[in-house]
Amino acid sequence: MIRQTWAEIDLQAIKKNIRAFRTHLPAEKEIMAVVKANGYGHGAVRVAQSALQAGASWLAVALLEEALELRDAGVQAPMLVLGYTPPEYASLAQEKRISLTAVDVEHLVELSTQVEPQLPALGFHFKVDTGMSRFGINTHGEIEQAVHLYQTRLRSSSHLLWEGLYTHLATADEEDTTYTQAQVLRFKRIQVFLKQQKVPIKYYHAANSAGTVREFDDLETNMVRVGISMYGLYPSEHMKTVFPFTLTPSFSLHTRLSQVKQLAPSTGVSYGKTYMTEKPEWVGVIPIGYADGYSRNLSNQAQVLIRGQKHPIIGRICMDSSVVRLHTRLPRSEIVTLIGRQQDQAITADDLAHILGTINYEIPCMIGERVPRVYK
Ligand code: PMH
Repeated sequence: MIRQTWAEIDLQAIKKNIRAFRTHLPAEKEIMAVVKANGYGHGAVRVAQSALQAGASWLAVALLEEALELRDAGVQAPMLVLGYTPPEYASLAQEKRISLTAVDVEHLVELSTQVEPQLPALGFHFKVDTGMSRFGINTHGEIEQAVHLYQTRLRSSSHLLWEGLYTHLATADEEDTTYTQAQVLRFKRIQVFLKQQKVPIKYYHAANSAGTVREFDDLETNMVRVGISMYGLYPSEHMKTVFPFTLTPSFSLHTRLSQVKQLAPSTGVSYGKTYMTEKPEWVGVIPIGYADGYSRNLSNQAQVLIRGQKHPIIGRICMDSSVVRLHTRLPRSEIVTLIGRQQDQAITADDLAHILGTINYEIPCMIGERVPRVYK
């Protein structure tokens, strides 16, 4: 590795988090590990392998391309594409044994016309929108249409397999559970209707990380979709107080001092001289910038760890480099931690998310492809 900036991914932490979910959940509930967006920026293939080893049995991605990447890397587990897949790719999904989401009845009909009879059946999970207002059908009439389609065409066809029914919860991480309970109730009514209509569906799933560890009346599902907390992050501040087990973060970000020098008093630092030295000050240049996803909005606000102590980023973050104020002269190549722990100090994804006015989910996703992922 020539580059002196890297993200370290702790695969043991990912396994530990999955095992904690496994222990917490009843044995009949399967875990679908959500590895979309390159495993929330951690690296989809290695995360998927670790999650499967630790007890997950399914994988979820957003795009068919992401599923293909996993298959190409030799990952054999069942996989679901959560997003919309254009129907013309149905046979590619069949060939690779990748299950697709049917986002509405029209989509399901189109998928049914595109499947290849010679190939194994295309598994699909029908999505119902119970209040997230994203993918899925949101009227009972559409559910009836889907059942009608199943009874008249799909049941007798061996080309499409109705494998799952699912929904997504919009506020499972909030203290007030009223909206979630209403979503759960809507989902439950559809489940009951499908069972009455004798549609044999293997998987019912609704919970994300937050939903998985909370008790909702009537939520009778046999799979959970765990994303953020597999990576060791809490879905919200509130969830930190209700999580039944401790999570271990798996993402850390490091670089090394590229240059160290002393600046004279009243010297400007970086573009726009938004930081001016007051006295002679030691500074270090670090080779990470906004092109790496280290947002320019962290300028003059973020801190980094060197030798177990916090040091401020001063001046504007540039495309490829940034400047840190040092307490003293330090050698070139000294390790600098931008996210993670050193001794008893930590800078968390939550800290950076707080500065940026966003959520921790966005932080590892933001760190670009130019930053190599190193697995521990
Ligand atoms: N299921 C679906 C359909 C999702 O979109 C997500 C996360 C998850 C499960 C996992 O949720 P968790 O990470 O909270 O456990 N999706 C997104 C999203 O679209 N934006 O942020 C997270």
